[in-house]
Amino acid sequence: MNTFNSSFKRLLIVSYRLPFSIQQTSEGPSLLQNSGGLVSAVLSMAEQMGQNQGNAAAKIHWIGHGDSALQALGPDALENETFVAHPVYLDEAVNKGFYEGFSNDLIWPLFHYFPSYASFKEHDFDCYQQANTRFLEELTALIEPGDLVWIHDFQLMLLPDLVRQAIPSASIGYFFHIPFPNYEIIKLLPRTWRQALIKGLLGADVVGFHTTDYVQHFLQSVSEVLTLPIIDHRIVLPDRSVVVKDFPISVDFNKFNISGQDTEVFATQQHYKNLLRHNKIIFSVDRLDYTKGITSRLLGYERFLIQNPDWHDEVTFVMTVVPSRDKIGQYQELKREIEETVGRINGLFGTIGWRPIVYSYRSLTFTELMALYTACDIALITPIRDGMNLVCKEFVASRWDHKGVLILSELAGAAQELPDAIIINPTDTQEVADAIKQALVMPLVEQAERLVHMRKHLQNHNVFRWSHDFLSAFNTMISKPTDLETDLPIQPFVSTFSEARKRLLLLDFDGTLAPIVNDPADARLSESLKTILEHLAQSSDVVVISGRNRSFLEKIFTNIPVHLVAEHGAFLKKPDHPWERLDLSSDDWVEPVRLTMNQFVDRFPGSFVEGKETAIAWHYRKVENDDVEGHAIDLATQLRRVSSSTQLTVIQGNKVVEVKPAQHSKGTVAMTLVDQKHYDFIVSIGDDTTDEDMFRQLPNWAYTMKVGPGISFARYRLARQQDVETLLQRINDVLIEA
Ligand code: GDG
Repeated sequence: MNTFNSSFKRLLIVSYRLPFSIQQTSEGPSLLQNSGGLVSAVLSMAEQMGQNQGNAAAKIHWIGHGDSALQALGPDALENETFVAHPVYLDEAVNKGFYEGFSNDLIWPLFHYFPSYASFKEHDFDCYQQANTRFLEELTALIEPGDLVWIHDFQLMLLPDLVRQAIPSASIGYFFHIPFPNYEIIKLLPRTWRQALIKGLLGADVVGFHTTDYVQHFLQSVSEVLTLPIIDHRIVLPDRSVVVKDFPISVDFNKFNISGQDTEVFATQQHYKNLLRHNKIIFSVDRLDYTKGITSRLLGYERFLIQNPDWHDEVTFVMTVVPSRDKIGQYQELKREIEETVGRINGLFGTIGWRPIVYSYRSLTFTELMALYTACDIALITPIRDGMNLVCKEFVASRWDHKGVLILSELAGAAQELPDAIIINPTDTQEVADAIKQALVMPLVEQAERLVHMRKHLQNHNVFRWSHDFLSAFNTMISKPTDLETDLPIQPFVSTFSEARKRLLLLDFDGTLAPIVNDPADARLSESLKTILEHLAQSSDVVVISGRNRSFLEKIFTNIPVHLVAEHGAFLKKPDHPWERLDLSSDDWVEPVRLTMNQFVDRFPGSFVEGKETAIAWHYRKVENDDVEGHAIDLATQLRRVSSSTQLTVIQGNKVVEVKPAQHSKGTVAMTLVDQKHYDFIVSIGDDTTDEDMFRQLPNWAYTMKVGPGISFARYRLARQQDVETLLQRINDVLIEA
């Protein structure tokens, strides 16, 4: 039963391939949809969205590369009861660079951890950009308000952002079908390419991967490439957020379960069993590809045969390799290597009546595939790397008889969901050999136990759940720009605040109470925040704790009864009291530091040195030089070297390098205040490195909150500066209501 209500009107699917073939009928050519998992998932998704099949306005639109043969067909042939196909015609040379080049010869090997197979060609990247733009053209001609665009896979990584730029309000989903590798691999891509690819994906509202590992890897790349705040499953951009989550793809469990019992499948299965003289059957099927671990698998089987002569003539390995890309040298070489290994093993162990490996290089019909899934005793699935791997899930779903053993590589995404398989490392031939032996002698009761667990999981996590969960993320996880973006549990926080009797609020200024602006002198508090602070300060100790100098803070907070802490804790001013100097160190270190900083002012126009009473800072916010961050690190390192013998701290802040006496910090002054009263509520909010001293030193029950991206000692995070005001507004509202 469908319980899902979606606000989308139409579904527009975009993938490199169109899942259709053209069927010749007496009335002319017509569109025939293939029966892949994605098509079933999409159909069920359309149903969840309430699209009426057969209703012309609500058909599912599928945009994908079309070969030139389609061009001759009229529009009627590109439409059936449910789907409308929109072929994207690409110039042949562009398609070659885009698909064969950038997609298959670079992204595919690199993202499957085969960097030595990757070919980095600028021309291919140009084609990749051009092709993604062609897909955009097709989409923009089609898209209407209320549509959901769902883009698939690594060939179209630039498309989400292209669509976002063209139609800012579009609803865009993206699913990545292959592994997303860790940043060390992503870093192998030229800087501009990796930036474009990551930024491209962030055009989507929801980006889905198969596993939590891939999600973590992607988030790691996002933080390396773009430094954006990440809250739970969301990457927060200034005007919207991107949900990044694992949605493990699956199979149509019922289809495989029922087909396993089909009479034709049964007949074919019996035929195979007879042909193989009722030997135990090991089965594998893969597309010809170096990621599939076919040669290692053969070597594992060979080792098993060497170590277990008693099994000779009792077992047959039926290995099907589905033709793919075999016009390409690398794949021809792989095919040759596989065939040579098969020949060698059959030659070594085979007898007149027994062929240890029955190898075929062809694709199977669905009936043949089902017959082998259900006839075999072992499914041997050993990719070196695989985004998910559906074959293992299909095998499990087919085994309605609860017989058979799955041996599965730990490097397939599916291994994370199927711990009841015998999990092996595919390159460890001994482990593979042992697993084969273990599987062959596994009692039927254990086979059934393992299969029942796995089948239950797949029954609950089928392909329809996959598409349903993906679609649900649009409704439940995306936040509006006005939402408070935080991982702080708001309700408990607000009630602890309202029930407390002595409250302390420690608030940084730049980047926390006020947005960062190009010229530090222009930083201002919003009028609304002024009112909130005035009100909060009547019943709580509100402390603005900043690196700014005294006069600046006094000017900004005139007539607001807050405590002011200037120069990172060097000065403190309580409301209606004069300033106290907390820093008592000498200043003989200032001149040498100033000289070093001045050299950087000369080198980086737009930067300047700010001399404070107890500190000195080099500001470089206005410098337009991509490498300035690296030079700021150099300056900080130099200054640390100079200041190592003196009691100084060098701070690398947000576009500033600052030197101050080590004796005081925001942490020391915060603790001085904490020790003066018995506070039962403390909140400390800041965005900068210097705020970390507070976060580290405050008692662990205090609410410490980091604003923006980056690692922190704080317990919680507020994504953007504007969220600070929203949060203070929430607690202020409680006081007003009370
Ligand atoms: C990508 C990712 C991820 C295979 N041989 C025959 C045949 N097949 C069918 C299987 C299965 C599919 O092809 C292969 O499954 P994969 O999981 O490898 O899917 P791909 O689309 O190739 O790969 C992969 C997947 O996307 C889904 O996100 O799992 O990691 O690389 O359905 O049954 N079907 C028939 N004859 C064959 O010979 N009839």
